[in-house]
Amino acid sequence: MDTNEPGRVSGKLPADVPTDVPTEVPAGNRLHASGRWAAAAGVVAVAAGVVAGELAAALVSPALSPMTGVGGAVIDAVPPAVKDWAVSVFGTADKLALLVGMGLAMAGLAALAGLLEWRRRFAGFAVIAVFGAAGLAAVLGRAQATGNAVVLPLLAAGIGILALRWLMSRLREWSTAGQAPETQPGPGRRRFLQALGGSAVFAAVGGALAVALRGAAAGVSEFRSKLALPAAVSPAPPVPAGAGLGLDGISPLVTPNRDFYRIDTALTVPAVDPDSWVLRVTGMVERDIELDFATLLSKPMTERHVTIACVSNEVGGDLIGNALWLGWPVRELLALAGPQNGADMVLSRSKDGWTAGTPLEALTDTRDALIAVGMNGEPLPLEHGFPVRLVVPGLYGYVSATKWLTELKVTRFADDVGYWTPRGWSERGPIKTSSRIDVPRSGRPMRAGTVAFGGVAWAQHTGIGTVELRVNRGAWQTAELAPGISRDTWYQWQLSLPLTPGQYEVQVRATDLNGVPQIEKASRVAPDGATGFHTIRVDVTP
Ligand SMILES: Nc1nc2c(c(=O)[nH]1)N[C@H]1C(S)=C(S)[C@@H](COP(=O)(O)O)O[C@H]1N2
Ligand SMILES: [Mo]
Repeated sequence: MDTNEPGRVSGKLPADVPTDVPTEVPAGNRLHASGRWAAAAGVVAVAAGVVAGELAAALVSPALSPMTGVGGAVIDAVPPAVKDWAVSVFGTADKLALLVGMGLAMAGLAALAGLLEWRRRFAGFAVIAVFGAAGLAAVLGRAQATGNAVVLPLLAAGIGILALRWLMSRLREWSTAGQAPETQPGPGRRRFLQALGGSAVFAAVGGALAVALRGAAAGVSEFRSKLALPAAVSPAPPVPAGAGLGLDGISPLVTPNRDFYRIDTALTVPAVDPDSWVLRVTGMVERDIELDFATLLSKPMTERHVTIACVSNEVGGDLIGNALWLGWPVRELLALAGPQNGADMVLSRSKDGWTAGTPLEALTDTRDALIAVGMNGEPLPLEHGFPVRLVVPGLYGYVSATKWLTELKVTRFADDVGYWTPRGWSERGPIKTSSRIDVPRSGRPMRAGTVAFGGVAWAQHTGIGTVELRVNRGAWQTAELAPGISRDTWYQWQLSLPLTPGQYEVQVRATDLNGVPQIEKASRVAPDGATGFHTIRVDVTP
């Protein structure tokens, strides 16, 4: 280090200054002091990492953060006797006690990480990496684990290591400048304390923000996990035998909640408390209605498999999924309200103000448009609209599938618009008939012989009649079509083709039960959904 630069006057002392220099503290003391600062750096660095992980969780993983994952794992691992003891000692503050205990244990380990890193480079990083691995293991072991949740402990550990690296380099600059910590107020000292203080402020402010953002979500998550849904008065028709072809790599007939695509404009997932939730029916109706959650749950429920899709789904894309939805038919609620003549649209509104404009007809005809509370046998996941959302067979999500639903305004297309319409998307959004090749994956080399092709096709509310494949733009060949669960769901299909070595382009085409084939001309997703044939390349090797 150049100790002659301006402002470094007090840094001129080499590290091994003679002990008779009066401003120098004894070596033992010096180590002691810098060790304390290193431990503080460890605590602040780990806190910054944890806070980064919790903040990211508030944005992308409301149901599971690294800390709630670790806390849950600790609760599961603790023997029942200890749990009873904790409840008897701390009462309803048992969770708080657990958090405080976890915080103290982590602070101790973090201080150790700082000390170790000070003594030996990378030793402290290793401790933080072990933290991250433990967090990852805890999160992976939770039922709510998702791809997003799994990344968070790694993010937290990464930020923790970077912060510690930064603080350690400042501490080393201070120390090698020869100013023993706690002696002279040189620039090295100031730079270190600024870094430490800045990181601590980030951790404190970010931590408060994370608690505020996550606190509400945690309460709602808790409510959700205890909620028992009513049984359906009108259960879903049984899944026909053979609807699932069992082909390796094909989309599952029913998409598990954790794999279900998520699309919305919500930066943080709205935390809607079912106890204070009400659904208002307003606008062009004979009677305004207010429905609370308990009343909704007491209504005769219908359960249906429905495949919903996003208008932004590219041909061959994965913004589509099939789930078993439980809810009260919208038409029954609207019948109670009594839509007035001239109304042709329902503007549904979510807790966060997002809106969708749905043709009144689609909510009152015989299709089972649902005020949904359940998804695949569970309460709606927070990301998918807990406690209540709309599900309308046959319409893209942006004009129908309002999550965190709070209002149904009966109105007219002439008077109101949904969120996406003024932003370049069509007023109406019926789902376009389409099909997808799931296996083999495009570009994956295959061995010559019989190649099994398979995938899904959908024409919601009409149903799929045939699925065909063609190779290198040759003749269309009819695939085996499994029965759909219903016309509102996707259907699986498969076809085995003998292929000799070479390169092939394979395309799929679906035709609906009215005999209308999917549109061949490729078009982009805006303004009302992509068209064209899903096309894959297959390399067959000898
Ligand atoms: N409140 C709210 N609901 C919403 C949206 C939104 O941005 N906000 N997006 C819609 C869109 S565009 C789609 S495709 C579906 C997606 O539902 P999912 O995330 O449960 O798959 O939700 C719809 N409901
Ligand atoms: Mo969408």
